[in-house]
Amino acid sequence: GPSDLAPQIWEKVKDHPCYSEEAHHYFARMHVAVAPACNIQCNYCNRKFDCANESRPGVVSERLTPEQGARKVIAVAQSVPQMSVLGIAGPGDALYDWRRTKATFELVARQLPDIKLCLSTNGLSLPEHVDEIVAMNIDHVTITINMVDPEIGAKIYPWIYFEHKRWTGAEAAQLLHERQMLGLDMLAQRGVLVKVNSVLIPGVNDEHLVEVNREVKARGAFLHNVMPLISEAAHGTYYGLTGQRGPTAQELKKVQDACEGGAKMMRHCRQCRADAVGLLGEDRGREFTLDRLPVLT
Ligand code: CLF
Ligand code: SF4
Repeated sequence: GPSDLAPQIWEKVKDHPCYSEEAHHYFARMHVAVAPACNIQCNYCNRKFDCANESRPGVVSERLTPEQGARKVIAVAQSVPQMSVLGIAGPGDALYDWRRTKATFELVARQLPDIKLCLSTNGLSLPEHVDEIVAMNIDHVTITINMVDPEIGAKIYPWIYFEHKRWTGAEAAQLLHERQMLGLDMLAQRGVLVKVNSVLIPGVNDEHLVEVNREVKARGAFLHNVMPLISEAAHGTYYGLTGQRGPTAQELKKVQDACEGGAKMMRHCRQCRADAVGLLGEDRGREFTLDRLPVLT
């Protein structure tokens, strides 16, 4: 509740369904899948599907242009009264694909000035976007941080694309790590609420996530969301994690419990699609297909 939060923070979380456990019963979020490009490769990613850093893998979202995305948001806002947040969570990286993310946010903010803007990123191109994030009143940013140790990172990320060059191995993971920490520091300093998502990969980073939790808490993360790797054959093959299983419910809870006492844990994540619409766990996306949307004025 509000009692344990500073008033200016409560103001930012009270109607955000992911940042406040209570709010998720009453407030809805929607995503528009306008950002297909990504600058890193996660071993657990299948590029045919949505970004698994934020979303339930194995689903293909309807890709929209910024103009189509904005039309959809406005139509949804008119018929879903609980709609308080617009999130851009892929299907690739919202910041690497910044031109499309920004255009969508600007079109929406012009017509719906009260909607909260939220985005999700792997963090690699976060530092250079902090000024614009603040200027656009984006108060909520999720960074997926799966490691703070580049040796573990090398098992999760086969490569990253940074400064016009492809990097591999521990060198790539070290660079990604530095950019994630810098971006987190910069956002925390500017009062943007940062949620950290970590994908729990049994045998790779399960024992390491307590250290991740400690580090991101020290740097001012507001919330930590440990999500299970979902690996089902029906969802296709991952890039580089052949035979990797996801955690059991008990294994997930064990890591979440071990992190308790550090950065506050999020326990109600539903691993939404990159085009999810409605209350968490609810998906009304198909009610708002493109042919039914109004034209922007
Ligand atoms: Fe979307 Fe993510 Fe913003 Fe929420 S989802 S961009 S912070 S508005 Fe929420 Fe969905 Fe979990 Fe994400 S339940 S997958 S944490
Ligand atoms: Fe895939 Fe990782 Fe890029 Fe998300 S950040 S789209 S999971 S490679």
